[in-house]
Amino acid sequence: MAKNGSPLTVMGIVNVTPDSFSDGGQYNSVDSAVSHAAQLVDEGATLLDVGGESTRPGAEAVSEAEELERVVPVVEALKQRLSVPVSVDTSKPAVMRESINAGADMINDVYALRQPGAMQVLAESGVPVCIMHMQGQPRTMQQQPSYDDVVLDVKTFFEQQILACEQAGIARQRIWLDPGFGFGKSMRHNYQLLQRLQAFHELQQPLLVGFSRKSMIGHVTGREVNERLAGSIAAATIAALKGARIIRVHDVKETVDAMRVVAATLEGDYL
Ligand code: 7PJ
Repeated sequence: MAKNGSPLTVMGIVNVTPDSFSDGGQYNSVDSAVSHAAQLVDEGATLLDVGGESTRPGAEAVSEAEELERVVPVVEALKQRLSVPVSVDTSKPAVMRESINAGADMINDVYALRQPGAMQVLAESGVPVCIMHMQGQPRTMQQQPSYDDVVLDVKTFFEQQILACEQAGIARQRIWLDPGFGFGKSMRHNYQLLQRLQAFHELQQPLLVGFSRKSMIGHVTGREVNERLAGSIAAATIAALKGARIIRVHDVKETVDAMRVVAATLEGDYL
């Protein structure tokens, strides 16, 4: 158990972008996504995050039809075959609506429900939503990130967005927050956010964080993307000690071990 009495959750990333599969065929995509997801659950993931659009720096947008086609069959299959909750990483209202209809338990939006219609879809549903902070848009967000004080600026954004959500009919209790590491942030911004992560507790919403294999890990370690596990776990451990509740990762097995050590430490009386 973490300090506040809630368990630490490791959220396993399930990508359903065609380049993650050899032939890109629909049947194989669904099948591969489900077997990958099943493995993540075996390794200890208690929440899955399905994403059909890459939001990495420089990535191009995907059409609504394409994203629906990638994501919805995977959500359906995961709900049929696995028993963990399924989150969908999307910014498009139609994808949110269809995913929720297909059984998605949560929406994870890197645009924080800023696309027209997104708040309404969430308001009409009962599912939780993670609103992430991003400055700019994925294609150009790393060109010139700029803040007065990154922590205070992100916090102000959250306050405004929580208010807008409440006005749209989304209860506060359904909202998770994510400062959005790597999304329109310099290295300095990322590490200031991690250093002062506890500042977000004042908002009293659960915190979700993602560092997995990101360039903020690559920059300080000098490692390529597939060699960033140790650095990613260090960041996840620091965030968990500072009160983050959900850790979004590719490498579930190793992160679960690390989070068990964090949880035992926070409890302090592990038997
Ligand atoms: C994040 C995300 C993150 C949330 C991605 C990647 C890029 N959603 N989706 N937080 N990152 N909530 O995994 O490197 O940090 S996609």
